[in-house]
Amino acid sequence: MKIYYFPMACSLADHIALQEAGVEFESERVDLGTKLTASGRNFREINAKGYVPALELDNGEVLTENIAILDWIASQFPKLGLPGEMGRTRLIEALTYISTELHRSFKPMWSSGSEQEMAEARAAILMRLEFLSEKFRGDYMFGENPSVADFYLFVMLLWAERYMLDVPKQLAIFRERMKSRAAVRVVMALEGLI
Ligand SMILES: N[C@@H](CCC(=O)N[C@@H](CS)C(=O)NCC(=O)O)C(=O)O
Repeated sequence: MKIYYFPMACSLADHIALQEAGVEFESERVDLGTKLTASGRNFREINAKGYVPALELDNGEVLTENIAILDWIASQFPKLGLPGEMGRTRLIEALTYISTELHRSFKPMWSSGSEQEMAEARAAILMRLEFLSEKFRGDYMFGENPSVADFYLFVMLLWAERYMLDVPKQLAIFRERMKSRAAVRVVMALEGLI
């Protein structure tokens, strides 16, 4: 399978999840401006939506959307999901919050919003991070092991760092913990982030 990514974009979460799963996979960088992949393919032929992440499965099917891809990875590699009858539902609940509330809140930061829009975005991001920090159940969101939701949250915290947001202390510690994981270091090096 192959993950299509752009360095430090939300696709980093899926990229890390595959590395943490310990599965063999390929990765290919996409130029989001030209919509060309590193090997020169028109990315829109792979994902007509034109954005990352896209995960090409071994049977040729292409999965898009972070929530769907991360849910699929957790279903294939249960150590990256949550156990129990409500596990999958709780995981999707967390992924949806990160995607539709937190990820979306960053939009004014990269689309050069007005000063007021940026201030509102900063406040919304910090409120949502505060909410998540209060829900932590251990070193990771749901206990002592990371799930795919932690990888997505980690990317949001890297963005917060890039925009110099002063995140709750527990999340700053979590971000450093994530950065020190072997799989995370491998992927960050491959994406040219360290
Ligand atoms: N709804 C998509 C959004 C993905 C998304 O926002 N991708 C960004 C990078 S973080 C992107 O590729 N933007 C480039 C573009 O839209 O042209 C998802 O949740 O996967």
